[in-house]
Amino acid sequence: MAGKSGKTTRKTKKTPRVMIVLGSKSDLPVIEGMYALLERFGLSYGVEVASAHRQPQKLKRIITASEKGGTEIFVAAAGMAAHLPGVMASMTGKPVIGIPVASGPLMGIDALLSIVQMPPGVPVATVAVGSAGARNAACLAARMLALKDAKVAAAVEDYRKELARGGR
Ligand code: RP5
Repeated sequence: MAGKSGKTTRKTKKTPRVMIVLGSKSDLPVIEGMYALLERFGLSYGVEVASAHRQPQKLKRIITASEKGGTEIFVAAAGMAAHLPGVMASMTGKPVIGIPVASGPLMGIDALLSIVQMPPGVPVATVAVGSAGARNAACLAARMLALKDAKVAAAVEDYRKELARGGR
């Protein structure tokens, strides 16, 4: 699991409610803004790096272990061809939120189109490119879990009120 420093040093003992998977360590800065939000919403999270292209077996192991442990939402951040979120959605029936990363010469247009254009039956909830999308992935995960968790729902409403007061 990655801490705020972006180093993959902390390991969580309990399987997190939200599992974030990155296509590469180079994607870590993009998701930094998620940590404070997920903590504010009271959601446990884990961060793993597993490329769909370079490490498909590792990715499968992460999905299997996370599902077994009770992870409820998966988030995937990837750039360039960005098959990671779609491949994850093929491996789990849990919701997958995809964050396009602007890591290649096409500045994220490639990742955005790749992630958003899933075939029918295998959905990926695609958010905006980059760190704004990452923050919305945290908010969307919280809104999904708020449907059955009153504490999370209260935290989401508290955040919405802060935004209405001019917060960001
Ligand atoms: C994607 O290719 C990753 O998600 C990353 O955004 C991009 C470049 O990966 P690296 O070459 O930096 O590992 O799979």
